[in-house]
Amino acid sequence: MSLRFLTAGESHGQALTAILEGMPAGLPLPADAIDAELARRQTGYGRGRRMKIEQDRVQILSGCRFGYTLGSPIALQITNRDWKNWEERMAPQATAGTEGEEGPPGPPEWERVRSPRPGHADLAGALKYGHRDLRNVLERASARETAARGAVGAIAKVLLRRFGIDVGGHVVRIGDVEAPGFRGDLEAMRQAAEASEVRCADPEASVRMIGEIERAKAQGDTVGGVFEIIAVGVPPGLGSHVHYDRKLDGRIAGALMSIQAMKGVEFGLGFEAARRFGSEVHDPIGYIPYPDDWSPDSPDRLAYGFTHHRNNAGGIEGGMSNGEPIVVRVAMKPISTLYTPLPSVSFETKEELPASIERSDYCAVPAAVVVGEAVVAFELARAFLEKFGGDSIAEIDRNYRGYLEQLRSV
Ligand code: EPS
Repeated sequence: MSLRFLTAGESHGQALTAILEGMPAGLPLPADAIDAELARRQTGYGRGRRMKIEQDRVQILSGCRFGYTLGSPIALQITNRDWKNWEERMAPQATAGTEGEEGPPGPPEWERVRSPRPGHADLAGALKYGHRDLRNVLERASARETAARGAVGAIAKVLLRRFGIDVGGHVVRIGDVEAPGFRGDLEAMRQAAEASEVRCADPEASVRMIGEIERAKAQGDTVGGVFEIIAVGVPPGLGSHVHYDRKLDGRIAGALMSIQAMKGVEFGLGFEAARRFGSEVHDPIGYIPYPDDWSPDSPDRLAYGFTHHRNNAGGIEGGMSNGEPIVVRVAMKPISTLYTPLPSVSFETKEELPASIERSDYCAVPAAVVVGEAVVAFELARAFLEKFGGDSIAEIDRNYRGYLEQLRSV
């Protein structure tokens, strides 16, 4: 059974929900582990007033008993505290003044969002679904939905950690300010990044990044950036070369591109590889002999066998993990709600109108790191379960240990 999930929920609706299916039985799943990730996602310099209203907490509605997964679908709910301010405008059922209109339902004239924001889903979504009120699009297009994906990803992280796989991330660019990429020590990087208001592991660059966000804010503008996600402890052989939709890099890239506002993904050397000769790009292969006392239970069980002298590939070759850390960078565009709006056109009258202004963030790259970690963790967990899958953790454990023994015997 493949791991899969659905989310539902509007940004100012009652709650966000997710159903995660395919998790094995017997995984200890404390709600705290999910809440910790939800709290991380709410942080970061550049967020707007909404994050002062919300204090995201998960309710695990099904799929767990006494803190352990049952193997049944896990239903999650995150309440929107802001809902109490939107109950009337976001009522799921008809209320006075919204009944009896022709065409797709919408709120009274005076409450419609009319002027599509350049860069947002507003215009294309309204044209596609036949909405007259752009709110009918923006509520679901909102990155609020990433709270649900963060919760699902947090569960994936718990599973991966059980098998020694750790996923982390940090910001490497805000606007024009750059910081160094991953240097080999994920825990050190994580500690430095989590101590930074912009989730950047370089303190000096962090200060300049905050300056960049301030500059955007002062101009009623927004700013984007680049973040990097790293996964260590990944065994070789997740994903497959045999078919397009089993390639691990394709799946991870697709998942990352599906996060609101993401515009590009690169693995390892990425676009730079296109500029260099093959000898400077591909990673020479070596071999580290296994010690006699090697065991599939030892913490350094993956430290032996075939290795690469560098990691320009970003840990994936031929659509499969190759045993090196997976390193992937993602470009996020500036958020499309501008307090100094760009020109737009009324969806109703077609006259020129500044783009509408919805309360929003100035920069959400630090928060996007957490979402990036979540979707990468989900894709890795999915690939891991496809390879070692069983219905219980004990069964997967046996399968995984058997594979590690197989790698040693090559
Ligand atoms: C968002 C707009 C803002 C952000 C929101 C994403 O919300 P609001 O319009 O309520 O101020 O805060 O992000 C979240 C609510 C969140 O949880 O990340 C948008 O338009 O995408």
